[in-house]
Amino acid sequence: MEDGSDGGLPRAPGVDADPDPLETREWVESLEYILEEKGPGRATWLLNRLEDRARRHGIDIPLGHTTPYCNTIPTRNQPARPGDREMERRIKSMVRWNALAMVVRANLESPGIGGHISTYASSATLYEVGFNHFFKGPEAPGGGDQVYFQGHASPGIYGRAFLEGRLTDKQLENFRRELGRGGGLSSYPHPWLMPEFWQFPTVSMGLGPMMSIFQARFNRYLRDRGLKDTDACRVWAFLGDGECDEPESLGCLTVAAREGLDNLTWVVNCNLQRLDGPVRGNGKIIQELEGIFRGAGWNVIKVVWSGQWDVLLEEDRSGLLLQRMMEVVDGQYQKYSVSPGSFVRQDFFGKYPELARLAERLSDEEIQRIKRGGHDPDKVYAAFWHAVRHKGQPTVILAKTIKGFGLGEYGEGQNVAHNQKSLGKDETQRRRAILLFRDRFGIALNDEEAVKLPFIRFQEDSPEFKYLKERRDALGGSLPRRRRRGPEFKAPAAEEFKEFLGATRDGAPMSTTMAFVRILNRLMGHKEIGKLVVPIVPDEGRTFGMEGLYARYGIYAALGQLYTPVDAGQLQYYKEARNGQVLQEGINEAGAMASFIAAGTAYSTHGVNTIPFYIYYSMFGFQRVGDLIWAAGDLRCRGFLVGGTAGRTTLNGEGLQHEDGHSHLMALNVPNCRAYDAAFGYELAVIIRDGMRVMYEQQEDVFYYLTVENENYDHPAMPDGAEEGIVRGIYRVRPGPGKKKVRAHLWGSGAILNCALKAQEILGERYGVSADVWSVTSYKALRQDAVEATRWNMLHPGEAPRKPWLTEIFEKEKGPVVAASDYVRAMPDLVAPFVPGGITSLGTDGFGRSDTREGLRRHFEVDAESIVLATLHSLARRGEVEAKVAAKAVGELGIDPEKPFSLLV
Ligand SMILES: Cc1ncc(C[n+]2csc(CCOP(=O)(O)OP(=O)(O)O)c2C)c(N)n1
Ligand SMILES: [Mg+2]
Repeated sequence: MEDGSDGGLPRAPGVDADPDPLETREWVESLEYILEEKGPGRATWLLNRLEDRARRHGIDIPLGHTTPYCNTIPTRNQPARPGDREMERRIKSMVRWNALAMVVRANLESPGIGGHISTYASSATLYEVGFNHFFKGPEAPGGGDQVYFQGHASPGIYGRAFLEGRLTDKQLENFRRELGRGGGLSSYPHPWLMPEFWQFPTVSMGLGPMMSIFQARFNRYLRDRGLKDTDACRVWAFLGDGECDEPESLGCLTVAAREGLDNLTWVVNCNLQRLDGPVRGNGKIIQELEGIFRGAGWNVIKVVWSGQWDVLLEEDRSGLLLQRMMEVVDGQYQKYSVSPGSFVRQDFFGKYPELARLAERLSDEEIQRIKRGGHDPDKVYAAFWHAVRHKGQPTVILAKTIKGFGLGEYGEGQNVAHNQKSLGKDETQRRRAILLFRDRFGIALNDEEAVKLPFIRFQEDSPEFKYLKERRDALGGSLPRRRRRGPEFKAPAAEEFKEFLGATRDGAPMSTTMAFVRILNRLMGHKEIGKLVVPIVPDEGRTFGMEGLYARYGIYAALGQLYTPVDAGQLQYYKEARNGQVLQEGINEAGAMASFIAAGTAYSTHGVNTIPFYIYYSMFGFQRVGDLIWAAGDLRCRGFLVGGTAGRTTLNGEGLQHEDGHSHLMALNVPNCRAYDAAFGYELAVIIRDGMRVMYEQQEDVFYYLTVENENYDHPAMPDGAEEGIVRGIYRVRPGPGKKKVRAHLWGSGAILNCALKAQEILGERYGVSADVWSVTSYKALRQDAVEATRWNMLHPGEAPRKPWLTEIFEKEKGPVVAASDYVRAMPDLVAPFVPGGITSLGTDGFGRSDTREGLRRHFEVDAESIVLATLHSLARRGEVEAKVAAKAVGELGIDPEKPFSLLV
């Protein structure tokens, strides 16, 4: 009774023969009777009872998360597909044609420019069913759907937009040549490059799927917090089957299930191939994925076979067809896709005489033409139809397709299909391939026209164009489409932040983290802006002293709080609430980053100015989820990333893996990320207020990276007029003692600024040097300003040169500059060329380790004594103090000249 089949028939290896077929039949007939008379609900109930009972008897029934290798939706549950099939077929063929023409022409014009034909060729039906019947455009009630298109399918998405009249011939001609005249099209979905078209970048595989989960979750958050009714929005994500190997793709499946995201639909294009070859040659990717998704709590809809198989499956009373479908591995299915019908007849059907008989009614040609489910619009429509109606769980549609469908011998099902972009090796092959493709999809071009690969559209008065338009109009307009501007916004007035500009009270030192949390609290209490603030933490809220927010604003939980928290009754208890404001993401920096992205792009996606503040262990930001931060840049995301417990020596006890001394260097590489290393609370207040003005009031597509640290110290009041310098990257914190002849400048950032202040005292008291102390809030901003000016000067030699801001400041100052940072020396070095006389950099090069802050600062040579020594050394080199003063200082300052270099130990 293992499989409920009729028994007595040939078996696949490993499947035991049925010892009592009669008994088996009785059981199977009982089940069928129940199904017929009482329905599937009752059948499921009985089967569950049987399973319970069996388990109580200690029978170890293997846990199965897979179903037979066939369509999940039986034919009888297949809804009738509305619309005009022929019309939709013609439209789809035209999209296919334009997509192919775009890639092939781009590569003929400029060999090696790249592009992909085969991905879209395999997924055209999946997309077209979506476009004609499901995807809701931005004008739909509720604001429409969010669709994550598979990055490599971009030619098809452009092809359709072209048919809709949204892109020009010139743009298509310049596919992958964005600098071309008349504008071009970006290789993949990039909102940065096509800000009115693409919404979501997907081409770093795995990130799109993950971002889509947190987008769907954020849609719920917006609804539950009363910020926007998103119930009509569905999030769709299209993935490759190979892409599912990325840990990010499947790593957050349980989040979607746990949150009950039935507003999320994934479509995995299972063409069984990735770039180099089969995804699972020796197995079955669809079955493997089914098990994973089911296990994670998703609703799984498999679309394996087209309607052409239905008749065969119905006629197969023996169950052998299904068995054979299951036996054959993906590598062999790929082989079938490139083989003649005679081979399939022999290799697939020929395995069992019953199957061979079943196939007798089909000609070899018919066998070859039987399609896979993902190429059958009826089956795909049925899957989408059921998916959008499913309640309580996210749905994944696993659609079996053929990579390079329609490309014939030059791509279809071939291992080289992924990179096929020129159709054949020479002109003759290309001509043949193009004509075959034209014939296969019935494109109305004669041979001579066809080989020129023109981009073709339907006339505006043609029925096809009207249909195309009509369908999109009915569904809320064309997509993808991106909104550039968010709603109007007024940043808080300077007055409202005044309380953060004063000095800390006597005896109440604090860290920049505490200062940040105070500012955040203040913002959350703001009467207009408060509700828009989205604090995001991985499992580190307490580390940053944010537990107060939990009780006050609640942690967002779709189910509310179904238990009494252990700390109920305490002031700062762990409160979960359906309208909670804090996103507590658990130990999931990538997921938290995806939430940051969803919140930071809501101005565009939903027309809601949510302002995310994502605070995390700074080491687990750029280094751990750097590619998501890069994606945030591409997405024109707005908001504040806050790297907590930053600084290689300031986070002292945690050692090598935690102590971050380089995230700012990585932030340098994200073009639209503004990075600040703050020393004092007032700096943070100024930067955050200005950030809100820049991002939300002025609508600049930048985001901020702020590092905050956990060392407690006194914060002075903001020097008068320091705001501009704080924002632009440098300002004078404390001038040196007057009346001294020898002058110097000490730069510091973050907690290391205190070392500079102490060095200032030593230099003044013991060495007669008057050193000004400056806080460098942003090396990145200073460098950008300087590089911009330098470049302009190079391009405009005849005009009055522009001066980098840093140069302007320091050409007026006397004496050398010594910069000390809790980051690597390369940070200050970034701006050295723009300071007259250069600078001496001290920084934390090397792996971190655990010790006291003092110990570490000496080890990395960023403590006050090291700064003093570096200053005296610089002065000596310039002849401003005697060389012997600097030489003597080594011993006087207690520095071991033979100590090892931190970079090397
Ligand atoms: C993170 C990452 N690694 C590698 C690539 C390069 N790459 C692009 S497409 C591709 C194969 C895609 O296979 P699959 O996901 O099955 O998509 P298909 O084209 O078959 O639909 C690879 C390896 C990438 N884009 N992103
Ligand atoms: Mg694939």
